[in-house]
Amino acid sequence: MFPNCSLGHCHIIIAVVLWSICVDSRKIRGISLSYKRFYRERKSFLCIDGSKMIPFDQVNDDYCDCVDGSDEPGTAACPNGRFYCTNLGYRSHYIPSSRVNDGICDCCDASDEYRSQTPCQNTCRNLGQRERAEVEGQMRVLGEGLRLKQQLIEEGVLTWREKQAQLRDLQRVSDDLQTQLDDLRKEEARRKEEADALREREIGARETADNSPTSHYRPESPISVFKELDSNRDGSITVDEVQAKLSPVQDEEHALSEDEAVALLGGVHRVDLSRFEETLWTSLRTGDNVTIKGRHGVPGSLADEDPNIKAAVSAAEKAAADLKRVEDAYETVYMEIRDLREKLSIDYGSEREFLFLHNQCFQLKVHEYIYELCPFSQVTQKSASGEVVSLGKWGSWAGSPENQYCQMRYESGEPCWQGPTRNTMVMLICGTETALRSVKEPSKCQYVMELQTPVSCQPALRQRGIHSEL
Ligand code: MAN
Repeated sequence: MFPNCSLGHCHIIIAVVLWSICVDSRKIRGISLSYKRFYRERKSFLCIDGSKMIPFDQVNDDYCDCVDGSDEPGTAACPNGRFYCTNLGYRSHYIPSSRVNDGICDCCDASDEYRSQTPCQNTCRNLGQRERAEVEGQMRVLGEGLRLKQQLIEEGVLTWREKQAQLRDLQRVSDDLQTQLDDLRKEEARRKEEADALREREIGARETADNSPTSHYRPESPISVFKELDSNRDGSITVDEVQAKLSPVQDEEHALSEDEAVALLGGVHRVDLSRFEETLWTSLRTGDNVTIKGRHGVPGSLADEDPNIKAAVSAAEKAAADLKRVEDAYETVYMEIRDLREKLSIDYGSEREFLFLHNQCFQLKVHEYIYELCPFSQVTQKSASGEVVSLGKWGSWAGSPENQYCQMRYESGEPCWQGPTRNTMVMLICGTETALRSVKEPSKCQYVMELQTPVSCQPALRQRGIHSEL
């Protein structure tokens, strides 16, 4: 209860109250709530660094007494002082106290210009509302992003299982083909041996017969033709021997040119028996272009004459064809396994959330270039002329140890003219869609891209957002 008082007394009381409000507000200007305890009104004030004690009315008196500037939080008197903008409704922050009453509105609550000619408006409410709307928008994106991320993780788990099952199946097929290959290789060798043995035996018999004076031996096998053409018996047929022994079918008088002879030998100057069978022998067998001088007709094969040899050769050919078929199948499966293993060996994130990006590509046109990012594979730059330049191949995750999955490094792209090899850093940012959002080249041939995707949304961001909102 107020005591009764005369009008004179009342004036005095009102003046004291106003003075104390004035003094108090002068003293506490520019400090935060947590610092208020240092400025509790007493007779004297201890500089916060403890270096000096001054009378309390020297606080915020526009004269700097403390080395740490703590006696002048609300004026520009101390060069190292700092002024606290309370900014109710928005974000509080410090400004250098040199900006107090400098004619520029720094605090949104206008508290830094309390004695200036500049009419600062309190814009904290509007700023706060705008920021809260932005944060709410971000929170909505984050919420939706996290929902989509969960779906992508679940899809990733299924894809991963499918790929593992596919790998197991391929492995089984590969093992089976390997067993078949072992059998077929033996079979092919056995059949070939059989056919060769029959052929050799027949050739031997013919050569014996040929030595008899009554023989009308015609060299029909590749070996005997080879021996006939190999005049110097050195185990190979040369260009000279071809020119000496062969002539064009159309004009037997005409000698073969060196180029023609080389062509008949498959592009070389000398062939052994096996190369002979693959090259010149084939030409002689068809008899279309070239023939042995003085001989009419084409050399036949032993198989054409002997049904046993014919059967053995065709069995050997079939075995070779079967082997080739299985070898091709094995090669295909082997490559599929290798590709799949390579794909499965990539780090797709702690929950394999980035797996869905594999085999996808994203494009963005920036100025005259079309940039393309194919995650876990490569980055390219296509110019208006259609030239495609590699900006790097998949290297590794490159984020900080706390969140390594927020950056990707693509390296060893095409070398830059008078510069480094092209490299690209891809920054992953949270969004509801997966898309390439920006491409920059901050320094020559070093590119930075932003890839937006729900899988980069982090629940931690949500908590931070909510906290900043509060
Ligand atoms: C091309 C592009 C550019 C790059 C220059 C460097 O024009 O790849 O991005 O800066 O080469 O010479």
